[in-house]
Amino acid sequence: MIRWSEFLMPYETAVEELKNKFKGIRNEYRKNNEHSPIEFVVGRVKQIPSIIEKARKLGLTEENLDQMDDIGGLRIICQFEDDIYKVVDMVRIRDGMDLEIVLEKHYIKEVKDSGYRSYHIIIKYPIFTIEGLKFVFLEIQIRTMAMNFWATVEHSLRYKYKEALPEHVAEKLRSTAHEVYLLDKEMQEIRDEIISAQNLFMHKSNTISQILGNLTDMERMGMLDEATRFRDAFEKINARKGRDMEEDLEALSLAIKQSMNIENGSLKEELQQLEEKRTGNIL
Ligand code: 0O2
Ligand code: 0O2
Repeated sequence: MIRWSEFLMPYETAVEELKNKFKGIRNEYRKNNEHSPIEFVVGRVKQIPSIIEKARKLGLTEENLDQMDDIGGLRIICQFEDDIYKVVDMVRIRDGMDLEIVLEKHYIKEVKDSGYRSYHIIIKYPIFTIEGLKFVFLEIQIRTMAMNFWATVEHSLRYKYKEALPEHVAEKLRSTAHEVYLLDKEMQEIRDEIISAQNLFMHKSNTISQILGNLTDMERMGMLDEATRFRDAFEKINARKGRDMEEDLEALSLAIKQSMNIENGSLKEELQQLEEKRTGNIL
């Protein structure tokens, strides 16, 4: 007769340990004020009746019950689909270190008949018990919040119904799964657009500060006419909006650099000499 609390103890420890490891990563991102690919982590050890039911289905006995690969389970929830693959990489990087990857199931590429989407990784995880080192199989499910919403509701409906779902209900669920897929896709697109707008903004700010810095240097070097001409051009471009404005800023920045280099050789050297003269380092 199986002693359940003894049998399940290493799974509880393993789930708790791994949960904390991934929560640690999430907290690190948050401390750095960066977007965390991990939104939240939950974990569970399968209920005993579910283990018995699944063991029966798989033909497992007490002796080889530890071959069941999802007695311990970790669920990592992400905001965006892209994040899922970042988390997958986080798990892969640990392969051979504190865990061993046994199997990956890409249910996002190969959607299950039900409409279920998630990325599963089965791992072998070492646990140090009072009896020594033990290995347990764990299932890590990685999914977006939208995928999680669908899977949670579908799971509870399926569980409530007990029997096989009528085909028209199953079809409705598949169709809602598709809506969830579209929602994820749209959210990902919005995020990509925001990131590219942010990058563009950063790039534009850098170009502007480079132009203004170079114009100041030009004035310090006595190239007053050119500096005034370039400053007028800059103000005209800067008053405009739109994509071609960025291109013109780039062109202006390049023209300023070229003008400084052609007329004055190495700008750095000139500035250094001026600086040294000013501070009296050159007699
Ligand atoms: P925070 O700052 O709230 O995110 P525990 O051992 O108590 O830390 P346990 O026992 O697994 O964790 O608790 P639980 O209730 O399963 O939830 C684990 C974490 O996931 C908790 O966050 C929950 O707030 C978070 N969580 C659960 N469901 C959701 C959800 O639908 N949305 C979001 N955003 N978070 C959820 P923490 O780790 O306590 O910290
Ligand atoms: P729980 O703990 O109640 O979530 P099998 O479990 O027999 O279907 P296998 O190969 O053992 O097949 O596992 P699979 O299909 O790779 O994934 C197992 C787990 O993924 C399930 O655990 C679910 O959590 C989740 N899952 C898989 N398919 C679906 C689905 O169609 N809908 C939902 N909501 N979840 C799914 P369990 O065993 O259901 O247990």
